Amino acid sequence: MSAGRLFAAHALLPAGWARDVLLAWDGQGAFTQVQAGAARPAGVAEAAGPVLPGMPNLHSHAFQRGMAGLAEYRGSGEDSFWSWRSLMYRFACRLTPAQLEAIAYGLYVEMLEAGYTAVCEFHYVHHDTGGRPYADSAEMALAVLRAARRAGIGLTLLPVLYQSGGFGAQPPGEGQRRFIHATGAMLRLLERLQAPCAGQGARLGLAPHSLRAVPPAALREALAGLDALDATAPIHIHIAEQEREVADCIAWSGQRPVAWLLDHAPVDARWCLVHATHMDAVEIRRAAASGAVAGLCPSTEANLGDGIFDLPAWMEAGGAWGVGSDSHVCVNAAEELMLLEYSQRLATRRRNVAAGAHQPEVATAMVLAAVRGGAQAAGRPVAGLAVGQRADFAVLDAAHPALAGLAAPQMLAGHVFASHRTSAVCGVHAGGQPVVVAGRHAGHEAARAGFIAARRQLIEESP
Ligand code: NGQ
Ligand code: ZN
Repeated sequence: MSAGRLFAAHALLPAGWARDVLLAWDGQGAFTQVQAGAARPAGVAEAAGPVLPGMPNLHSHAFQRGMAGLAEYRGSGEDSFWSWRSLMYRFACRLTPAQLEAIAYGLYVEMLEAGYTAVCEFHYVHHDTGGRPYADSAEMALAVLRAARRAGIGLTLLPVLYQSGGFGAQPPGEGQRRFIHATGAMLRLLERLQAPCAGQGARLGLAPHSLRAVPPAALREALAGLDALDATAPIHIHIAEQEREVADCIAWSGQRPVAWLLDHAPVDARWCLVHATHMDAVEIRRAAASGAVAGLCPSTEANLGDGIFDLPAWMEAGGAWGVGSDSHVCVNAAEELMLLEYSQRLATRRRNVAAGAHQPEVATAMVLAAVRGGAQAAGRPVAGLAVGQRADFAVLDAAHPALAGLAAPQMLAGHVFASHRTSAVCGVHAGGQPVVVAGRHAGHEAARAGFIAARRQLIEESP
């Protein structure tokens, strides 16, 4: 790792666009200088376009990239989230550690090329194909760690606690056999992963999968155990994604899922509430006030038919949010922001919904909010172009047809709304290292070949 410097005529700092910004970082990959209005020192390169903060991807199930596009057919008259989930389980049940590593490596390279510089991996395929723990219980998690290290993407590893098949401690199904841990075994897995994570600068947290999968007593014990290991570790949970889940939670507890969680768990800024699609007005106010981040996954939520998050109410309540690519039907940070804004336009019949009073440019407002929320959810210093944060950034190609000749804020709007799915990201640094140059990761070809081979094996084995 080496220190470096870059001069940017235009850079998006946490407070907004700045001109003539000198960026410098140290050998550990952290910014030591972010100075606007600077002169370009001799020998320092100038960025080829506007410099953006790297985007943290706050929700990923890496293996699902291997089945992206394979569930887009009608299996029955009533195709739904739940029938998709059955297909996904069949895929998850066949995955080997080597296939997981190949798919995750291919995915993380794609992420970097699309401007994501960090990922929160919500990792739940733990055991062998028969559902027995591997000789090393961390076998699958270590495959994820290796993929992230080889790609050069920042990682927050969130081993998933999964115990039941539905509310009220229903027994897990056959398709869930690779996910299941007793609480004590999960805490031992976290201990096992502490050193390997620390060794590569990854943050370790915990993800109780959902209120469907983790009964109340296990949730309490797991959180206490996590606190004993690291009292500031991030905690992510899927919540209130599907209407049926809300109805089942009410039938079980008399409460909606987010209300139940806020009453029974110490939800605060360490928490990421993934999806949180279905909240009533009181839940929105309370959840926003807790400091938790809403983990929005616009392309997956659209793909699975989840519903539309009420972003205006969440923003009005001061709620933090970020974006994740979740099942990876789309691996493009700009496109997630576009889809989020478009879902809001369709629901409210207004435009520029995610713009704020302080930031009328909608793409600028969205990037800054998503970087802030994503960094909080990641539990790593990845909150943008500021001293002490990781030197994670993307350079836009000022010559791209959607951008050329425009001023910097309009270039960002062109990138988010008008780049026609051709990425305008030309360079990416993660932790101060140049991981994408001229639009390509150095491992681009190998990552692609490994990904395709692993997917082919998985499909050919398909019963
Ligand atoms: C998951 N994915 O764990 O991969 C879930 C589906 C579930 C999303 N919810 C399984 N998008 O929620 O039970
Ligand atoms: Zn998920």
